[in-house]
Amino acid sequence: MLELYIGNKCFSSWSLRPWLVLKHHEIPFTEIFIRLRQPDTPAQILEVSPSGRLPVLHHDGRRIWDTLAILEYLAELYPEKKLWPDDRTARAIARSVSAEMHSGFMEVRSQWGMNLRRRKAHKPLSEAGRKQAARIEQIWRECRAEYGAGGSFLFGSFTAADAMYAPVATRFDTYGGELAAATRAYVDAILAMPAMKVWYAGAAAETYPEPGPDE
Ligand SMILES: N[C@@H](CCC(=O)N[C@@H](CS)C(=O)NCC(=O)O)C(=O)O
Repeated sequence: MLELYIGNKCFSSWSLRPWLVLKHHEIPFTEIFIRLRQPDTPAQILEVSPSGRLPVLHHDGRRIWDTLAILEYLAELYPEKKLWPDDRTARAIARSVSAEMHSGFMEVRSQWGMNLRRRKAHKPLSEAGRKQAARIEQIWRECRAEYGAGGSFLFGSFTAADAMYAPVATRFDTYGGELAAATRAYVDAILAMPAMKVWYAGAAAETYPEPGPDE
């Protein structure tokens, strides 16, 4: 049985990624919640995750931590779910843009923190943040144009690359104001996923004060 340890749905953007893959593909798993930003949070996470970070996946006596590693593990466990595109070139690009997300876009991530209860309103980014947001939009536009014909996601059908960008889509929705048509279309495709609606409902049901509504 798969056990996925996650943080608060309202703002734990890393937790969302593997959770979305499991939920979207209806892969049975148990979800175990650890509340972030509490005095005992680091100790609680360290009991289950060697890195002291969430998410972490437990399976068959193994602990798999760090989002991309979890997605790769799921791709190996469930090849029929096609978490990466079949075509080698598309797959290489999907991995490249996923890695770029995993290791980058710090300004966008810090200035537009995922907060699913924040009122939607345009929040201008710094110049560095604007460049990063433009690069994200370029990735979405180019993947959709080159590989997206078979569906509404970056490589047509939903892949790990979409999971990597799903929290970013919520950030564009929350903070981006009026979006370019192509950006809006991709953000809407992510937000329309039934699994995303389940995640949002979970976030809305969280009664904790963190994060603040304007944080
Ligand atoms: N590189 C890690 C980053 C994970 C991460 O930063 N997780 C945050 C929650 S979203 C965390 O565990 N924070 C620990 C804490 O708040 O004590 C990944 O890809 O999974």
